[in-house]
Amino acid sequence: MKKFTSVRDVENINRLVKEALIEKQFPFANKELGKNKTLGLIFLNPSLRTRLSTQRAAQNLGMDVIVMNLDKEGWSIETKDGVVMDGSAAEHIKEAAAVIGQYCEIIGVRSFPKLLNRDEDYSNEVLNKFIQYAGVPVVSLESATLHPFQSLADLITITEIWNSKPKTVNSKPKVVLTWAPHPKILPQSVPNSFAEWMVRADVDLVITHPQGYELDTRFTSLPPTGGEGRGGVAKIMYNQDEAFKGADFIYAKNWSSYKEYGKILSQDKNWMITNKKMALTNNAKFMHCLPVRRNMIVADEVLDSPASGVIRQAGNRIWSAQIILKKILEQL
Ligand code: SN0
Repeated sequence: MKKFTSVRDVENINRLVKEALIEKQFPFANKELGKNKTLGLIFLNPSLRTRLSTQRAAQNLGMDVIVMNLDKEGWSIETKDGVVMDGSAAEHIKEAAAVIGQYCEIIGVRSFPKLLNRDEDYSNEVLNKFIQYAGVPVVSLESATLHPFQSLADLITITEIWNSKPKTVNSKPKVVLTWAPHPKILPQSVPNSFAEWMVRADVDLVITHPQGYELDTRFTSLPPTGGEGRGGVAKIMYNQDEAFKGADFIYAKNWSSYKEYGKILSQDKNWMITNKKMALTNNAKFMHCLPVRRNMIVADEVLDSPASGVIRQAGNRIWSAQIILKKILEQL
């Protein structure tokens, strides 16, 4: 593996999940693999889980880690080509990425969207320029459009929980991705990413949200040629209660509108996840990538109940990062 920015960089997701669960069982089995190798984690936005879990994963593999909050600690960066740099930006991304590549064998980059211009955000300029100029493998720590380490951890969590349940042969879990209200304008990265993994996984995916919150269909369905796995197309439902019926997993997340780009179209509190909503499901586990706004996205009663899987989900971020770093290290 030379980069990890999307499910499209993965050959076989079911095998990847199995391999990640082996890392979880034997965390230190490859302690020599990363010896004398350095992972550089570059953040242009805040982080708790991504930073610490990726650091921990690298340490389990014997790597050294250096971390920089580039937005706060570095020179301000120019990303556009051919500009006269007579403004506030002191350093061009071409040099910055190439220089970091001199110090690290693998680089992780976090760069959120600005949510002002859809084409600009969806071109993922910062991540792609790092890939272009770093000269070493790059992994996404959440880009403007996707959050692959999160989605892999989500699939690991769903697989673990589903496999521990008694079930009929060939049954698939019903996974519901639900929009929920939030006071701020948030990216579509987590739901886009979750959808593009789930349509390739052995699950039935339903996405429920108010009108106007439709995600980019490039992520919610497989390309017509298919062939990448089972699954296929997410079912979109505008009635949350209907969508929740029979669900095995409720994955809540807020996102801003993709169609009316970066706009908040609803703050309807009726979309918050409560015990009453969870009672419509098939005893579903509640999932969220965190950080989560209590009593906006989800009521305390759900988050503090045994139905919540969010801590396990966050714990699985280590194995998601560890299996990917391992695959990249093996090919250095
Ligand atoms: C980010 C997002 O993509 O929605 C990161 C999630 C892993 N979340 C936020 O920015 C939440 C900010 C807030 O104020 O609640």
